[in-house]
Amino acid sequence: MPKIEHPKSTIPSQLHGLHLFHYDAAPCAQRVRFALGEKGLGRGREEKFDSVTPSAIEGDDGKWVSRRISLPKKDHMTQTYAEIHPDMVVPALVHDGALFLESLDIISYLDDAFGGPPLVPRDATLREATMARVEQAKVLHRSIRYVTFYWGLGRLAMLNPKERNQLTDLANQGNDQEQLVSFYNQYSTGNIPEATFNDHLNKLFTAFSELDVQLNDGRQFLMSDELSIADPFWSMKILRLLECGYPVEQHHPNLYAWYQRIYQRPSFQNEVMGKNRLTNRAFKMKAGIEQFFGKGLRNAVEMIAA
Ligand SMILES: N[C@@H](CCC(=O)N[C@@H](CS)C(=O)NCC(=O)O)C(=O)O
Repeated sequence: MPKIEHPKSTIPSQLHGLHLFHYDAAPCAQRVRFALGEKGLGRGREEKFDSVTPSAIEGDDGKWVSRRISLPKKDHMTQTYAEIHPDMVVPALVHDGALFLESLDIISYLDDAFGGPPLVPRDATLREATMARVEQAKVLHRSIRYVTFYWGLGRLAMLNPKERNQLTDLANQGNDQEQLVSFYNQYSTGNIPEATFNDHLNKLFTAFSELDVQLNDGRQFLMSDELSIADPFWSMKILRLLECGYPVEQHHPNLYAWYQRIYQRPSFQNEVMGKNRLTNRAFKMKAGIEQFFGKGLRNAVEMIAA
């Protein structure tokens, strides 16, 4: 399993049980929390992300300890977190001192380490098709970032020059695999052309339309009648885009019906929505106001669909 050997930070090796470094409203962390919920592991104690006091390092029986990384407060762009996750993104999971990065690797690890119905199908053909869908979702993650920033977060997500310098310095210590430096430099200076954002939205629209056709055969979940790892990867995209005002039901009705099935699961309600409800409402309110003025993501999707 892709455990991170010898992380720079001394924090992970001190932690017992399960500790998740995450942010409530981040889709990449939400899919891991969904998987934890499906494995019967609920949210436990909250600890400061860098706390290593004797009580903070303890596990929480049958639950995961929440170590919240506030993205708006830029906790992820600190030296302390960059030593845990050199790409400065969430999530990161620690299990009994072993550090795991990348939501796909984390969910695969949880699937092997804990019981319950498998999320990665055992059947080879189905597994291959499932992992291809997950890879597609991973690539499109970049498009979700562009769409969220442009139509959801707007100026709030821009970094000032001091923050950009700090980010560059920290990124130079790692690989910047998520290309945060170039993204934030361009985004914060208004240097990304509108066509680029529309292009990312187009890619998502095309992928959703394809999935909508696939779901026409009446299957319960994305790959078959069984829940799989593909479901959290794609449903968190729908959650985020609904928050930004994307008219999913109108343009992808099968996908919307599938999303409702996922949304109603206890793991979604408790682990994904849980403390995300306030942010969810704020996003939706902003989208509603924009829609009233004929602007925003809904309008952009209608133009693509026309
Ligand atoms: N490939 C990574 C992507 C992680 C990622 O991009 N996380 C986002 C949240 S969904 C993040 O932390 N972004 C920080 C930022 O945008 O500043 C994974 O799936 O774990």
